[in-house]
Amino acid sequence: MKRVVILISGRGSNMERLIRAERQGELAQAQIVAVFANRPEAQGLVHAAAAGIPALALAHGKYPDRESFDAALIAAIDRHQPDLVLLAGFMRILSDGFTRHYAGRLMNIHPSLLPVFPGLHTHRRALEAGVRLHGCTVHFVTPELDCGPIVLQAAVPVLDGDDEDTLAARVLAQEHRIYPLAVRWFVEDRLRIDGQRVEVRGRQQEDALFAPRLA
Ligand code: NHR
Ligand code: GAR
Repeated sequence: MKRVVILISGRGSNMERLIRAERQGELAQAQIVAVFANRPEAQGLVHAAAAGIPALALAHGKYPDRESFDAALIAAIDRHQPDLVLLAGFMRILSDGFTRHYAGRLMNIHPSLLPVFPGLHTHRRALEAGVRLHGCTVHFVTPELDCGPIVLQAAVPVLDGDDEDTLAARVLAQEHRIYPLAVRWFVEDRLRIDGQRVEVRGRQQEDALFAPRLA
């Protein structure tokens, strides 16, 4: 069994999808053992608790600085002895110390085709830039924001008449497909980080561009 901890900040739809995937056996030998939020009002906490998963908020505002919040978060997470920590709509930048502590076992889903549009407001920036393809990326987290080794990406078209909401919804549907798949690969020990690249062992050499259904 691989023990998985999920960090959220809000709605938690990616977390919800991961919980369902775990229950349906889609995450191989994974067990989601805890969910943490940096905001007490994060709606995802309610869902996690209802699913019987320990769910707790550490309000970042109660800590004097980033380092003390991150230290408290590490302590809370490590009580659950995770093999893998997942950022799922987690909106706090993490200190170098935090990312180093979980090096190679910390992943994020980001709503753009990295390395374009790191950071926030990705859908607005994609519309402003006029790109015809947008999407999402699962990557390992390193100190430099949204720059870690890429595991999996899915692309969606930008359509005439799109606004931030319609585009975000199209991307989110792909997030919900690729995050569980990337987690399963990790849990199956099929990922090997080689510099900026991630090798996926035993994977059919299909192009990941258009949201593959890789069994
Ligand atoms: N931390 C590190 N060190 N490296 C990464 O790659 C990280 C990270 C923390 C979060 C997720 C990321 C995303 O997917 C993530 C990747 C928050 C911000 C941000 O600017 C940027 C990127 C991401 C998450 N947060 C503001 C801050 O000052 C707060 C914004 C808010 O609370 O609304 O922390 O996009
Ligand atoms: C998702 O689109 C996720 O990729 C994005 O926020 C949304 C969270 O939705 N993450 C970031 O923007 C990180 N900065 P969810 O809470 O319903 O999973």
